[in-house]
Amino acid sequence: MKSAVTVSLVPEARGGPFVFWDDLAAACRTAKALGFDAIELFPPGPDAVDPRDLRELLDDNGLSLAAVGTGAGWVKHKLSLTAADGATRDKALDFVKKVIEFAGPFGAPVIIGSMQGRADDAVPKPVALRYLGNALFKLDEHAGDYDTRVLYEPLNRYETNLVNTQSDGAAFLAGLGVQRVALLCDLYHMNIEEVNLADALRAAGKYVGHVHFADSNRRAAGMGHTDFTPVVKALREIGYAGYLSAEVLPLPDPEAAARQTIEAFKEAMARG
Ligand code: LER
Ligand code: MN
Repeated sequence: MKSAVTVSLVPEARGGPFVFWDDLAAACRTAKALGFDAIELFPPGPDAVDPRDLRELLDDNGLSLAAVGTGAGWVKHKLSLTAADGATRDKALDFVKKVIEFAGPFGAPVIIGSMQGRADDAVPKPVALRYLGNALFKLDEHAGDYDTRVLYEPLNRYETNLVNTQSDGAAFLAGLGVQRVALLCDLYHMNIEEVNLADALRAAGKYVGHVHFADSNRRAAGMGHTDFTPVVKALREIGYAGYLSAEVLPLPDPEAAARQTIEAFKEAMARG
């Protein structure tokens, strides 16, 4: 398994669970100095970062791009793949497609988290799930064209009412028959929704495509009460070789959260 740390370039997401903020070059330098394998990027949109600049920063620091988030589509533009209005859904799909085009050449998958939206009176749950399924089906094909993958993230009940657990997520993807969409298992959301983290990961099995490495309170691993040893054991059991990516609050400050994360990552790898 490999380590990654999040970098947000989205001012509207301030206060959110990202370690580094605003300065991509500085984030890459610190990530390298601390020994991370990769960064995970949350850009304001598909055109916000020049791919040549990003390539140079990654190469100069020996880093990979673990994944690219699309949450700015929601926090900045109020787009959602399950919006009541068809034109808004189309714009949301187009936004994610463009992020796929940006991320593909870096071999990075694209995250669908808050862009999944939620059901409400105007869009009852079965309709929202149909909209979301249709979108994931189209994004699966687009990801194929750009030789990358899509990561669908079940969120806790306070952020969506569509899919909250990994087993519901795996069943949802299985029903769609998609080839390039996997689950993003965020240990913070899982701490709220799952009976047992390790069992949930084992049950999700081959659908596990990415992991957000966060403690119970969404602080860096080791700053809450999650036991990461059984989590890593379960991931090994299912043959997971992807990233443990720190999507955590930058507390007490970004560098300390990053340093705590890499130490916890090494310890979990040694024990799990
Ligand atoms: C995104 O990765 C996530 O975990 C969500 O909680 C963001 O709203
Ligand atoms: Mn997450």
